Amino acid sequence: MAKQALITGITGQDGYHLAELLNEKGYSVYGIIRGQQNPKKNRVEQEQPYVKLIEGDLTDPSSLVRAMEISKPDEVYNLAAISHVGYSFKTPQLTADVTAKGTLNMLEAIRLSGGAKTVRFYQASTSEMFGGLDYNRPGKGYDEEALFHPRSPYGVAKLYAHWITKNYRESYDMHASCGILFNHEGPRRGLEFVTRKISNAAARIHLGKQDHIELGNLEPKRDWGYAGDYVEGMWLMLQQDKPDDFVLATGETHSIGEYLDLAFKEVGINDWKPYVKQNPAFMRPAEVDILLGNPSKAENVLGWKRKVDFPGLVKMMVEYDIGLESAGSLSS
Ligand code: NAP
Ligand code: F7E
Repeated sequence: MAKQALITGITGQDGYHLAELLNEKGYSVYGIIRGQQNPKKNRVEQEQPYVKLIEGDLTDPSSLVRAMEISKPDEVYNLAAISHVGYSFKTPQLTADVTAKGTLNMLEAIRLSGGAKTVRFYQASTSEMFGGLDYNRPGKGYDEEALFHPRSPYGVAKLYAHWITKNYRESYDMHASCGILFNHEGPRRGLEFVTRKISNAAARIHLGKQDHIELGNLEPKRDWGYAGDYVEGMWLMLQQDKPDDFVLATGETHSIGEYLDLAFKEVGINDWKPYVKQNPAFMRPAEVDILLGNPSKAENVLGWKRKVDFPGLVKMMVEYDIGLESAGSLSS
């Protein structure tokens, strides 16, 4: 019989890629969609008609119990969150309600609907829990044993979600795993994140639709991979006999300047500096200066390996945005 999966955050970047993957694997895919008139509903219905949408919200526990009753899932992937670090500084309480307590609500919905021993659970943990400060292992990168020191309301909320997931694993014997994922991007990345903001601006500048881009701090470095590769790792975690935590990363770190270099060269511009203006509005009260992940455990235990490299990722995103902007339509 086909397995059933329930995805929270179905309208997000990872929700898109994961639904594709699970559908290809023959799963029956359910997704929780929030809001009484969510503008992304049409997009999911048109592009991914196999996804069965269920109305609900991570902050509304009874809607999650209802989603469990409707979908009767074998696997639950908790991808929903307030996920933008900058926005989390402006909405710290909302971020705690959704990103932290929303995870508890989802775990409780599984437990109260009798699924603690039967349902497998994936929690979308993040490299933002490390915070970049204890970057004291040059060349090695953060692994599953590294210290946590979150630097934003988002990172702090995710750390609660991470530990409550581990607590449910230990307390109720749940098959609950946390994927500690470093930044992963792609054409489906929201326009509010720096990689997609740049790929889209490079495309628009190339087409004469925009003459510059405003950015914040250009110094931070990130371990950037491709989202399509990372959802494969999420699925692999839930196929293991035992639940566990895994870092997914590329093992490389690059600055925003390097991303700008490649993206602008992709549209024939060798020097991006005249096109970039710095705007303090995009800077954060506390910054994560550098992130570098060590995916050895995932590679050895799960057999996971990223396929798309950094130049390939930038090229894919810029080409996608040139196509989108040439056609005159913009959707994130
Ligand atoms: P994303 O594109 O920002 O998607 C977030 C999703 O959460 C959207 O579908 C959003 O729905 C949904 N959501 C927000 N508030 C909700 C609520 N109250 N109830 C139900 N759904 C709600 O994020 P992503 O990049 O796909 O990331 C997926 C998950 O992985 C997130 O938890 C993120 O924090 C985590 N993560 C991401 C990365 C990365 O680099 N992408 C790295 C590590 C961890 P709407 O469309 O209705 O807003
Ligand atoms: O910022 C700097 C910014 O918003 C990257 C989320 O998926 O990955 C993501 O979080 C860097 C930061 O991603 C702009 O200050 C400069 O240093 O693309 P970002 P993020 O904060 O790394 C982690 C792993 C997650 O878990 C999160 O959910 O770029 N930056 N100028 C800028 N960032 C943005 N967004 N916009 C700018 O104009």
